[in-house]
Amino acid sequence: MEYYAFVHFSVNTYTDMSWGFGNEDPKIFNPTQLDCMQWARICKEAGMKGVILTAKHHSGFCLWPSKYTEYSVKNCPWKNGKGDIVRDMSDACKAYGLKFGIYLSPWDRNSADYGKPEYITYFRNQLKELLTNYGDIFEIWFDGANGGSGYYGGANETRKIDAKTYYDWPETYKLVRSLQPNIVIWNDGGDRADLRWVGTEAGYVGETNWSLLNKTGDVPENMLRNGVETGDTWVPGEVNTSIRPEWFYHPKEDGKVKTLPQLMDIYYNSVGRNATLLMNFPIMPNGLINEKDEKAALGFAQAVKDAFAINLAKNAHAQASDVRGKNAMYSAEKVLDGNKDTYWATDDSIKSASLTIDFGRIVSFNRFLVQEYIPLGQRVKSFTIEALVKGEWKLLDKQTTIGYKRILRFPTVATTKLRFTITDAKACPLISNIEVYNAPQILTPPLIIREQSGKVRIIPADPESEIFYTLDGSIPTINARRYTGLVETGEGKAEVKAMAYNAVTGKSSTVTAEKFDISKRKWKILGTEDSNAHAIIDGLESSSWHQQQDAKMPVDLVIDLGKTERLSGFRYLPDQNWWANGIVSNYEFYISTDNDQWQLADSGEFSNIKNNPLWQTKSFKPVNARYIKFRALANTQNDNAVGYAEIDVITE
Ligand code: FUL
Repeated sequence: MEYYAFVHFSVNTYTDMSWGFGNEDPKIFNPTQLDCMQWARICKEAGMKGVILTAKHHSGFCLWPSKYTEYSVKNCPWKNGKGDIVRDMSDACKAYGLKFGIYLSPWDRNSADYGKPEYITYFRNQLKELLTNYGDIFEIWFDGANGGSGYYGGANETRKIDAKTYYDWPETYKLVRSLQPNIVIWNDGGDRADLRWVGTEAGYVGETNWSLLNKTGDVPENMLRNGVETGDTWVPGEVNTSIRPEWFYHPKEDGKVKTLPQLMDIYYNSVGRNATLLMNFPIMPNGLINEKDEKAALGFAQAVKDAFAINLAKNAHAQASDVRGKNAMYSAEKVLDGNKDTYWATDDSIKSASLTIDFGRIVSFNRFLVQEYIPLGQRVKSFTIEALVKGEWKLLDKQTTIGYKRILRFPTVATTKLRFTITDAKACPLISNIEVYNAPQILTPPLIIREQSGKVRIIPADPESEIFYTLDGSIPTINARRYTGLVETGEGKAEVKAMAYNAVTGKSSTVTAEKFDISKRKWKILGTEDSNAHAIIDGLESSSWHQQQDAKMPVDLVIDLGKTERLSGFRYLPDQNWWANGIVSNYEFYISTDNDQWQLADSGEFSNIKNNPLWQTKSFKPVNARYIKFRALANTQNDNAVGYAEIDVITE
């Protein structure tokens, strides 16, 4: 299926938490605009083949009216307790031709029985409901997070279970398979199931990726990432990741939806590495997918379409080095016939062989796609690809496994012939398909930063694209200055506009426009010996500095601007990491001409900085100053931590 969706929605959507505790009042669950058709439409338009819904997450709250608990949609205001989101989703999937899957958390922080044998009966009863009443279920997800603190029917305690034995997975699997014979089971704890976790939620699997594991024994992280070459059980990897940093919806992540270049990397590092991609949409409290997530998913789908639009190998000819490859049944041409059931095979004893694709003309390409005939197993251990350039074979890439699908990216090459060589295999290799593409560069607008030196750095999303920029406020065209390295912009204010451009297609990105205030060339952070404090003025939003751990509110940061300036405001950017602490919520801002006599220029709060930790801008009556003091009075978590990604001033 290659690509399908995850949907995370539960009571903790309403408390802005990553996990519910199990004590959330069902009355908070009120998705007034809930529309599973919207979810399904987006998934379909995004090119996904199915949707897995969190029917029950760790909170224990059920999105369907389970007979076995009161902790469900039955007792929420939405549809007066008459709703059933599992039903709505199953119907929406049918309407859009999507497969439907279910996430049922084994850990249940609401159930009073959790940890006791009774809970297993409860869990299986719920499985029966879900796997009987909602049509075909293509996948069931048994999350590995298991046991710990919870509400547990009011006990409010910590309960530990042994994930290996507690759920008696072999019996549970039997039940699942008897109710849904075609289902695939995902399980990262307990017994080996049909799909494996890849050891990270960041959106990639190892370059070497065997679809095998051993039936028994522990699976350390490297095995999750790479599979096991000699494994005895078929357990392919599924790359699960979210379109935003977290799984559930948090308004503070509205500005953190994954960008197109990030999503494309995820595609090549999952689908392009013999894994499936399970991409999550968090549902908002109103019951809809946020439009930013929709836009990102649809842009991603379009970019994948554009990358794989024209298969340049389609009308080419293939020739194999080995004898069987010349035999009609297993001929080299089978890799180009567009039929996944035919394949090129070498003689049984041959484990290395090459296949040359003759394009019959010069073609330019930068992607190579290859597939093994996996009904007969995953065999290839290593391979190379080369292009004939000026009469010599030039190595384009050297890799290990292939599996169901492998896609390689490399700088564009122009050639008449491509050579694919299998250098080692577990048994005679069987290759069912080869495709070659010239993917357009991703023309994402570039990032513009001004370093402390005052010089401007412009960073394209795709290193192969050119950048054109202006310093006079005009819109850059290809007649503007071409970026070749740091741009000197002096000490004063600067306005930079830049766009990325692809000379081959003549396409350009949208324009990034940045206005910078005075340069920070002469700035010094006073009162600390820590050279890392430089992060506050390095122009990089991704770097940050935190005050000493023993600091107590109020906490001051003093900066010497190097000369007297006419200030009319300042800007503060908190640490941009997801788990960042020290986000200042209340402040005072002082100025001085001599670092001795201080005058209060402004004070107040950064409203909503907790949910939206972006740049905060404050203005005040213009005043002359050489020194500034940013005083933190409180942070969003009411402790003494204080951090900064950047501090900037506004001059008149
Ligand atoms: C994790 C869970 O704990 C997260 O909340 C989320 O459901 C993710 C898909 O799996 O283990």
